[in-house]
Amino acid sequence: PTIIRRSDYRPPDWLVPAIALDFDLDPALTIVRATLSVTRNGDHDRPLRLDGDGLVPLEVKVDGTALAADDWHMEAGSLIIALSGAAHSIETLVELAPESNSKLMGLYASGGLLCTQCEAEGFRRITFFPDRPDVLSRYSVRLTADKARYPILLANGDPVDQGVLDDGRHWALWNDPFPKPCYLFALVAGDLACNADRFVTMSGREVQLGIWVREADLPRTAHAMQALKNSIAWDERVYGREYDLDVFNIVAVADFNFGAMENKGLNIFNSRYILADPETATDIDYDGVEGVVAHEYFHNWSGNRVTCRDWFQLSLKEGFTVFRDQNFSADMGSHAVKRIEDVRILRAAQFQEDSGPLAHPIRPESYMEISNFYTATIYNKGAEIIRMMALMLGAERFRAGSDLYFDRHDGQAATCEDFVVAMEEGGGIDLTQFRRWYEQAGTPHVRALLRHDAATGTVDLDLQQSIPPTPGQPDKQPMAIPLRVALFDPATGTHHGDELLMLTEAQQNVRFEGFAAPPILSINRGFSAPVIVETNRSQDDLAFLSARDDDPFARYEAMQQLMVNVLVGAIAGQPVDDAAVVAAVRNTISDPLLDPAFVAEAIRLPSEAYLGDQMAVVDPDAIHAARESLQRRIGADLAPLWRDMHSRTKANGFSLSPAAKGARKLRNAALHYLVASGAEDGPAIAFAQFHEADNMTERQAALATLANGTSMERDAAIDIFYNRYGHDALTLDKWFQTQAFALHPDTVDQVEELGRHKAFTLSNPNRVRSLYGAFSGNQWAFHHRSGKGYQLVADCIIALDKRNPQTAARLVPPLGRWKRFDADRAALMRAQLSRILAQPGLSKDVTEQASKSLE
Ligand code: HT7
Ligand code: ZN
Repeated sequence: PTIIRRSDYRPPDWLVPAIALDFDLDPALTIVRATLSVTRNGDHDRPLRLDGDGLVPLEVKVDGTALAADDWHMEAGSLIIALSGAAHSIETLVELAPESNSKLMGLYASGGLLCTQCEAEGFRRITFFPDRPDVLSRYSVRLTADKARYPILLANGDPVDQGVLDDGRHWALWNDPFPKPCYLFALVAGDLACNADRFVTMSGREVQLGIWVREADLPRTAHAMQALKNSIAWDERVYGREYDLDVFNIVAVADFNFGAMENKGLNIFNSRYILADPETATDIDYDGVEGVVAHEYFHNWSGNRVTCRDWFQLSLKEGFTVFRDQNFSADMGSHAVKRIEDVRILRAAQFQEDSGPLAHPIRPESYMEISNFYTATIYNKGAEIIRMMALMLGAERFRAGSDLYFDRHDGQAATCEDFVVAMEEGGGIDLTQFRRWYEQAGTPHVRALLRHDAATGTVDLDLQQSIPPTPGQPDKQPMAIPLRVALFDPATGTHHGDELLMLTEAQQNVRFEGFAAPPILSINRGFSAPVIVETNRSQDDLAFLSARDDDPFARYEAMQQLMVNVLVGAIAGQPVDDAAVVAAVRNTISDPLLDPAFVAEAIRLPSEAYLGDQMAVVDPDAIHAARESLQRRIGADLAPLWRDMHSRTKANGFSLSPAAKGARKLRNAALHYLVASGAEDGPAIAFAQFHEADNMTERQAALATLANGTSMERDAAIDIFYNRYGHDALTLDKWFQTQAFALHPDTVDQVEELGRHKAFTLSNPNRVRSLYGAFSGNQWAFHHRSGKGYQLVADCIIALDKRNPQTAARLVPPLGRWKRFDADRAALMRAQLSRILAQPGLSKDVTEQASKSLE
């Protein structure tokens, strides 16, 4: 397969200022007529190239005249037409079969709906077009379909007209006045009900809001609607950005390759990020709905009004938009807890990516298949890079930079460099060295050693940075790393101020004066930079910070590091002082001033995968054993406190208030430790919570706790859950996911069985992810020494690749981490990657991921 390189970018030969699309919709046979106004871009004589994927041109007309067969030709699926003038009208006709489209890219059928997904390169599966984000067009779209089966017809922009035909069909005309790239095109046809609302924008314009779902799902859309209204208001308040069309529609679909899609004026969502009610959605699901609704809405400016020049600039819209949605969610809830959650996700997904064979910079240099680059690096590390700029600039200057960026590039296809230049000019900062964050892959390691000289009262902070080699980048240049630090006086428990240090050299020394006694270092406060920090702080220092640091992230981090040190010691077979951890946990849960949601985060043990990241060679069994043992110890030593906390946090009725959510989080943590303690009545208490809960947050947590054990209650709860929720796809996903995540010795066999379950299907990406995606994130089970876990996931990839290569390719990365494991496991993982690569007709998506993973 061809490699696409960033350095090969050339402006388009032809532009398409306007396009009219006429769809005659039917699941078995849809007819698409496209009329493109094309203009020659520059002085050249190159032909017009219209991308196509699986399309057969049934008619090709230029300026109204049908072309003879030798006036056009096909090249690798694309339509090539030689043109003589500066501007022409091109008409093409193609037929599609949406019901046979199992890739879920282009026009496809899902649960009785017809819908589209065009990002990144799906539009070429709908009609012939220059499918690249720097070709911006005004769209006029006419949809015709059977009125009984598809009473609702939606497309981008504003509705213009509609009518009924004699033959039982009807039509609708939509017009989008904003020029957009074709990846933002969308249509939906179906029998949908609407949660309708309105929003008056800051300039006083009224916008009709609609969330479209199956009639039965309407009661589950209130949270999404509130999130949408909050998002629109937030973007006005924080970025001064107003919504621009008369309508904003969202449609929920069951089969979707990703979370959602920001199509102009017509967002299409995976239903898991729209539907929520207490019976079926956890608090995490509610937060997911709020965050993804906001993310897609924010794309209207960071992505749609200002789009990407080419796909190498993907982080321009995705990193910035994640940064925006993270800040929105923080403003809607707790800044401290949101930061902790975001860092946990970054470490789990992005740090792993950055240290493996698929590591790439946030602005990659090349790709084979762009769908493989919708990664945690582009999204989450991309957001961290923007966050660092915002930190260095401060709120006001960052806003000046973003204003300049939006105003200067409105209606354009921009680059990451354009964004950085706008920050430099608008914010007044030199980002020359900082640009390396766009170029270099890999997570920087920072060593921070504190030296105190009692005689002079000086403190030296010796900082060193190094960035490990990554594929294609053996040597790295020092990065510009903003580190927020504070030095605590252990006697008073206070510090003299939080400072922002810029680490720009490979080695750097910072001196502080006036310290009679050695202070304690609090560093990377607020996780100011996406780096791994190593310090010479003692367990006592960490215990101190876990109790006294006034930066909530640093406080959480101190607690985590305290636990990591104990666990890593235990895994290495060293004698360890786990009493320090127990004391820190006791101290945290007894502090009445702390937010319960923060407490629940702080007392959570580091995940098995995170512990694996701390080791030279991951030993899944030793990690599991050490973590279980510490959990048991914390559970048993503090058992009365857990019991008390569990009953104290029981609510009288469901509420979504931050206090109620915090209480549920703490209650679930208490249950978890109580059961981990080995208390005889633990499973019964968990089962009672499972049974009595009036919300999914508590019910699923109880199920998960039981699923980790071997009690009789375990099987009963699993059966009851299935019988109660088997009819509801999203909740059934939880049933699969909870079992696949279970820290249970038989998980690998159970996953095998679940893969054969009648409710399992490869045709729904959520279902696949809830079983195999969850399983491959369960380190202990997936890395079962038999290699059976690897085989199960490889079997799934091979079978899924035939119908949905994008989703199949997303399952490959866990198999590529073989260098981190012992020789036996590495050989077993490599064998599965080789087996995958040997499959005839393997997709470009899986080929790229599997071949890079073997290197
Ligand atoms: N911008 C959207 C990306 C997306 C996508 C990418 C590849 C394949 C399918 C997809 N569906 C949506 C989502 C977002 O980041 O907002
Ligand atoms: Zn996005």
